[in-house]
Amino acid sequence: MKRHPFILVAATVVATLALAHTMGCGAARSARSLAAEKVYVAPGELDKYYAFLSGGQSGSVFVVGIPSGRLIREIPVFEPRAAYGYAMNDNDPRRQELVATGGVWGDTHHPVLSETNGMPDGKYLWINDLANGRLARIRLDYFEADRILKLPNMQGAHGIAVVSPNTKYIVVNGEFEQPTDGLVTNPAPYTSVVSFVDPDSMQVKFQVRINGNIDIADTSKDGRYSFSTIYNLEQGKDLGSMIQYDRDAVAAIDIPAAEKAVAAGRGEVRNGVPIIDPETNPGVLTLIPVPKNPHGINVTPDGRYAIASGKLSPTVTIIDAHTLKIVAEPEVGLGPLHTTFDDRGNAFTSLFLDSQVVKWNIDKAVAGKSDYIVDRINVHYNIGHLQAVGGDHMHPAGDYLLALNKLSKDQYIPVGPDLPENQELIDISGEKMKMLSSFPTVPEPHEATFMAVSVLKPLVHQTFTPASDAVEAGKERVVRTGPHAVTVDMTLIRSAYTPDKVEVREGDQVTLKITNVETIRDMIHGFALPDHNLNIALAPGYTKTITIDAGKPGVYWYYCTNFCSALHLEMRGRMVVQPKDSTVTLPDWHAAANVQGQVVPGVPSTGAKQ
Ligand code: RUQ
Ligand code: CUA
Ligand code: CA
Repeated sequence: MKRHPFILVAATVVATLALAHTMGCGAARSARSLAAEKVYVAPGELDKYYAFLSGGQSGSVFVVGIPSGRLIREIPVFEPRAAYGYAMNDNDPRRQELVATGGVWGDTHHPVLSETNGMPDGKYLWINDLANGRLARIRLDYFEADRILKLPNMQGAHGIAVVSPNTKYIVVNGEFEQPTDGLVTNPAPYTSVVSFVDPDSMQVKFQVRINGNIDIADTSKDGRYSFSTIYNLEQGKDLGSMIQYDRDAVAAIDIPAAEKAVAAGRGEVRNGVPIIDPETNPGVLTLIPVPKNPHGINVTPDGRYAIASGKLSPTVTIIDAHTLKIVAEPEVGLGPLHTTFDDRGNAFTSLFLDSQVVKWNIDKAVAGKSDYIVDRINVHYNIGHLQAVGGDHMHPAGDYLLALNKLSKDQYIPVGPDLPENQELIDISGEKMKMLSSFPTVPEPHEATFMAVSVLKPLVHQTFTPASDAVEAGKERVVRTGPHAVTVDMTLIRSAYTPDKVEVREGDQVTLKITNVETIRDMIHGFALPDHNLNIALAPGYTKTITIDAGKPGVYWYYCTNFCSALHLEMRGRMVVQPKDSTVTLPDWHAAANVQGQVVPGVPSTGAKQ
């Protein structure tokens, strides 16, 4: 049979197309599997880094494993949390501070790590609460906030930075201007302050007055300058007037000069803090004009340059961090917000409007060469911050970069009108950037900072060291301390509460002081009391105290909320509330007379090892 030539041609075309299709598919698949391999961390294996992410309106800090993107932990900071952290504890000064200074919620933006020799030492992490002007310190040996500070004389704690290289201060920018005299009856011009907080005492040592909405902060690597962007040099009170000038400024505070002025008593003390006015203390403040409504400021790892991002200008401004002179102003794209760095002299700037990360070479840009742009990669979408591993410290790793995007648009199916926010992990180890993975987060992703897991691991404690008010095993008791007051000293250990019965009367105020006396890592017990709005969880060594109203007459079973052993469900006890007019006599209770909590022999715990 003779074939029609047309059929032959058609068959060849189809075959070629099929081959091309297969090849294309194969290439795509291998790029996919390469990316997957880069982010895959097998169960039981450790991530290389922990990223500390600000939890935005959650008021917390998120710890995410990199490269896997696994959520390792949330560290509650400006919010109560029952499962861990310091919620439900009347005696806790952190909780008291939160309640007294704006509430048990916050808006966290910028996590910064304590440094030794310009590198994270794993001691502390600080995070701001923009809304209520607070700064929290997290101890990384416990992964728990240990101090909350309300910053006086300022509103809107926004940019924060550690003074390198050895954490002399934490710099906190007060973004929202206030009347200079602190009064509203006869308001003086509005202004604000940059606070310098002592890392150990968490006290504000001094403040420097600055005009014009101070935004993001970073410091020179030698400890000399603190840099802040100012986006409202106009000192406008409405949007239109805030975008009048072509140039706003970067404020460089000479830290030793400010210290000298403070030591000479030249600060005006308000609320116990000396405020240095740069107008009467020349040399403390230098304003460097940069285009228009700048946002991020980032110092290069080698300390040579401070780079301000234009936001409303498509440029970044490269400032010599020693002479404070502008050395270059290269164009990078639309809506530059923040910059980070690799270990090979490249900068990466987030472009909010272009939805891109742009990689550019610093030396080439400074030298005025035209080929300073190295690469661009699309991100999804509207990126705010970005951070490369170690890009905020002296020795960047040059391997991964995290893009913290404000919008995800088409990346996920809707979960209601509000779509998830998106984070993307980018491989920056080669000349070209490669998108590896994306993982959503809660609103709103702000800044990230990284620590190597190998550095962090040995620094973290196994259990809490019992505080001075801890209840000791054998010293549990129920004591009537007044006509309407009862104190309960309680201990928890697998799989019992001691005491397992508390008798009180309607109208009593019951103060519960509870200690988890376990010495085994990860052996958490809870104490939830129905109908009393009470849910406490305690890690080994932890003590919490809370006073509650006894409530209506009845029997209330307190129970353990954390599955701790095979007898976890049996780990409970009763609070018996007698009616007001009941004639039952309630005996004081002492530990020796009752069941002692103990580890039940032969009953394995939830896999915890001694
Ligand atoms: S800000 S998206 Cu609070 Cu860090 Cu720049
Ligand atoms: Cu203790 Cu469950
Ligand atoms: Ca402006």
